[in-house]
Amino acid sequence: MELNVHALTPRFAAEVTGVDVAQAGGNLAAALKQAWLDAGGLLVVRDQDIASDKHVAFSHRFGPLFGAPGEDPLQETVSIYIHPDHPEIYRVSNQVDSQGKPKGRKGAGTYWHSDVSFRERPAGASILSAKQLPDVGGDTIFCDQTSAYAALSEAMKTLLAPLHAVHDFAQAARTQYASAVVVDDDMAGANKALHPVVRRHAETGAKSLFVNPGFTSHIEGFHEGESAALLGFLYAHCTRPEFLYRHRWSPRDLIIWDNRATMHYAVMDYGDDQPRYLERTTVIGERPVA
Ligand SMILES: O=C(O)CCC(=O)C(=O)O
Repeated sequence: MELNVHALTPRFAAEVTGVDVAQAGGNLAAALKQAWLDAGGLLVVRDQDIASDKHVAFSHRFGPLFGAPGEDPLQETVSIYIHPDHPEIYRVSNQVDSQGKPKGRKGAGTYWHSDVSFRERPAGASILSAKQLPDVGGDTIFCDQTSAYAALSEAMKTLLAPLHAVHDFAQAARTQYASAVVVDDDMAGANKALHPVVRRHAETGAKSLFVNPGFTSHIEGFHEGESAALLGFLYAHCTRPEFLYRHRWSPRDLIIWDNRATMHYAVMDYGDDQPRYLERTTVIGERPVA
């Protein structure tokens, strides 16, 4: 099936217009998935006024979903932000309801991260639907971990090849979340996994850096200072402007990003007088391999 695809960066982001994801049968879903893989990590699908149940149905085309009946839930710390009628949907919002309950996670992802990287099977695709946006601000920045890896010297690639890093939700829980009870649970290692520092994409075969400041606590086998220095270099390298795409949201944008090959950062530069509400589904990816 022919899609109307335009590149947004030379390497890893593209946009599609003229489709209705809510009506996606097998052919359209397969074409969108291929366009997403061809884009290299990020596909913006414009003008999708999509109901939550259709969003979930479409997302299932990309694999099993965190929160779906019989599948792994997201980490307990974020359970209060899950959609009451759709356990597969994680809500991002800076608003509270009339009882003072959050309508979603405020300040979600305001640090570089790859979704759920602290699980044995971290996220593959995340699919985020914009419902309400500030007049200006609230952009999301994405980073291309495949191009960043490719740009490293052969000597650095050789150094990184055998390395593994610990990803630990307690890293973010300590600084980003307020719930002491669940942080205790996270501290006990409920959300902790060891992954290769460089992973090979299960579908494209491309190699990408797979460490992120949000959840990666350290590189295994290194002294603390050595690990911090190496991770610090990698983070400075992969967030160089040539590896970034900054998405300025338009109403009804739906973004599909690949957590196996990108990191992202939500910019919280708007006030609470500017409601921002988005719904996200998260595909359970495969166990990362080098
Ligand atoms: O609000 C956003 O733009 C992104 C939030 C985020 O980081 C996430 O859903 O993982």
